[in-house]
Amino acid sequence: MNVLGDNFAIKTVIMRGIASTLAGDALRMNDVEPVDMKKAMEQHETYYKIFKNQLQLNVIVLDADDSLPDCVFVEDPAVVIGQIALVTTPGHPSRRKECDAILKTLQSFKDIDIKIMKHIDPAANLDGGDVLFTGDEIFVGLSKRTNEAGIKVLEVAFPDFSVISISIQGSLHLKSVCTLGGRRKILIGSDETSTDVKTQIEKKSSVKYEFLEVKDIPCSANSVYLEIDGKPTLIHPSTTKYPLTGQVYKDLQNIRKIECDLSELSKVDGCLTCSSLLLTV
Ligand code: CIR
Repeated sequence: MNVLGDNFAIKTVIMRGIASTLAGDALRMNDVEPVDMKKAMEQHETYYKIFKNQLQLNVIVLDADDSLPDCVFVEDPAVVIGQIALVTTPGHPSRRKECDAILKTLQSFKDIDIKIMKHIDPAANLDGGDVLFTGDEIFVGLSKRTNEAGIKVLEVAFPDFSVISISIQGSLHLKSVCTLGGRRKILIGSDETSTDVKTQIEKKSSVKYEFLEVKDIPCSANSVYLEIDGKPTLIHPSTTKYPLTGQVYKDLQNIRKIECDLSELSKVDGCLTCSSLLLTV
């Protein structure tokens, strides 16, 4: 049974400002292009306005903390599915303090049952960017940031869904290479890492997914899928800037589509899903 829809309709979005230290100190896999902070802020503001004005959701924006250069990436410190939130222990130590503000915010929702990973197993690590909930099941990347103990805690925290571990090597997170593009549709990259992920999903899942293969940029398969008042909606990368990727998005039917470009944050490995935490409350 796929549970997306009414019970899992998104109502609230948690975001966080960009730390002024991001350009100099954020973690990054390669150090090629400098981040233009002004442009990053403008793009982040556009992302905010999509949720707030276009989608009319309740958006909570937490203050940035300059001692936490990666704090804008609120997807990693928590996994929220329905009424259950798991506050994670992110895999990189420099990101662990980001959890404090997220925990405090989640605690302001009385309907959310909060579990705290470090209290369950101090050796467990998990980044929310490794967790892909499809409505049917939960895929979780076994990655540089997420370990076996973290996956065990995820299983215990969300007993209503099967948790399927996908080993990922060439990318930061599972969702760096694949995200949901609709019900039972998975957007996926076309490089070696993505192909390996696809093979694992096909082998391990009990659900049949349609795979939509995208090419040409890092994070091209990373889009935000949400259902609001029964309306499927996809916030996806620019179709004009990235034509190969763009055609796949253009061809998607029966879904509201909104383009968003977070190219500056992508220089420090942040994709579209990373800067928001979606809640059904
Ligand atoms: C990091 O390496 O932790 C950040 N610079 C990027 C985190 C991106 N988050 C995500 O994919 N969920």
